[in-house]
Amino acid sequence: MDERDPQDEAAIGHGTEYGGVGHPEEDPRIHGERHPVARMIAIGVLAALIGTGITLLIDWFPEDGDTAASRIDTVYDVLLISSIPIFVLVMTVAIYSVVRFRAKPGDMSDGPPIHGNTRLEIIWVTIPFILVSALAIYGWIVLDDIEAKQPDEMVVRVTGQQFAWSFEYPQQRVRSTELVLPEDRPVLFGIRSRDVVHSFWVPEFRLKQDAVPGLTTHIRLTPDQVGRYQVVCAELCGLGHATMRQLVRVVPPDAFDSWLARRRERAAGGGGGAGGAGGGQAAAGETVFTDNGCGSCHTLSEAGTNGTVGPNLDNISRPNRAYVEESIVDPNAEVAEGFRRGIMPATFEDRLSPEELDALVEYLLEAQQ
Ligand code: HEC
Ligand SMILES: [Cu+2]
Repeated sequence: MDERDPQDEAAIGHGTEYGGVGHPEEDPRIHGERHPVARMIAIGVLAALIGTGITLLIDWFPEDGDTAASRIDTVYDVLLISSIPIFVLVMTVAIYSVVRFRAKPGDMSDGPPIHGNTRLEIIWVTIPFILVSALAIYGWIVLDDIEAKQPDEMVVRVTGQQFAWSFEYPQQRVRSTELVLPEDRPVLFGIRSRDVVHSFWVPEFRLKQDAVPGLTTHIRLTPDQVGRYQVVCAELCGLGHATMRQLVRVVPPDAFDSWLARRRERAAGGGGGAGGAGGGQAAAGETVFTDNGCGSCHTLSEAGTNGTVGPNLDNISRPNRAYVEESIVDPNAEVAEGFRRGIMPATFEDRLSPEELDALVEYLLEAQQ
């Protein structure tokens, strides 16, 4: 008996409290808490602070590879700091209102008539207008600065094609499938495409530019960190799109000069690099193979490539001249076992000269293992 009393009291006490809160006359829209709007905004501001804090703590950006990177990252930070609080505040107010001012079950009455609020409307049009205009002007100033012409620019012509990039250094008369850049030298890229729209992008350089058939587009940048990066295609361009990435090396200026010298030697002599009986023909074949991006889909030990989209060309299914030639100019005529048609581009017939095709077929046949 003695033990029961406090329990009963608690039950009664709890019952009264519960009844008090849940009583229909206590509808907040009639009697109201003191400041539901103030409370809502307080929660919103708190959530916005937490949201912005989390955003700034996350390390969003890749390494800095050029002089534009830190300025572009600052633009992003400013954008995040100015948009996250507004987004979080608006979402908090919306969610709070949905939960707090929900109609009671069975309440079929109309809400109170509201005719708008001119002051509020002016505020919520003016603030975003000022904010968006200021951000646009700031972004424009930074972009204009980054795109300014620099003294002593080195020109690099970039060509995108399904599914490889190739690079030409017209001032140095060198061509390459690897993008090698000297540290601290401004570069002007002229970007073109041989087939569909691609997009030239090295995340560490931040800048991105479309390669559009029939146009030459440009980017300027100055790499300032020695390192190895990747150029990736950032525009879905076909089945091999995901394989369209190649090595970018930023090297000290003297290493760049010796790389240029080696490239020129190789292009001129041929015998120097490849060696062996194949001589000039094999070296030419290898150049055609690498310049046309065959290696992004095919493994070929001789050329040091390890693509896996297409068959391994170390062991071609029928290693005879006619079949190999047909496989290249008309890839869908006979599809290699275990692979799908329509993946290998059917454009090589137009792209390769008869001499290049000959050299390529010869090279592949000699590379058989
Ligand atoms: C986008 C990927 C891709 C690219 C780029 C590509 N190929 Fe292919 N290749 C394939 C696929 C997939 C097959 C198998 C299907 C077929 O036969 O069409 C194939 C088949 C072949 C075959 C037949 C192999 C066999 O064992 O029967 C040869 C030879 C070949 N490719 C050579 C080349 C050459 C040379 C290049 C560059 C000029 C090249 N490919 C570029 C994807 C590619
Ligand atoms: Cu592409």
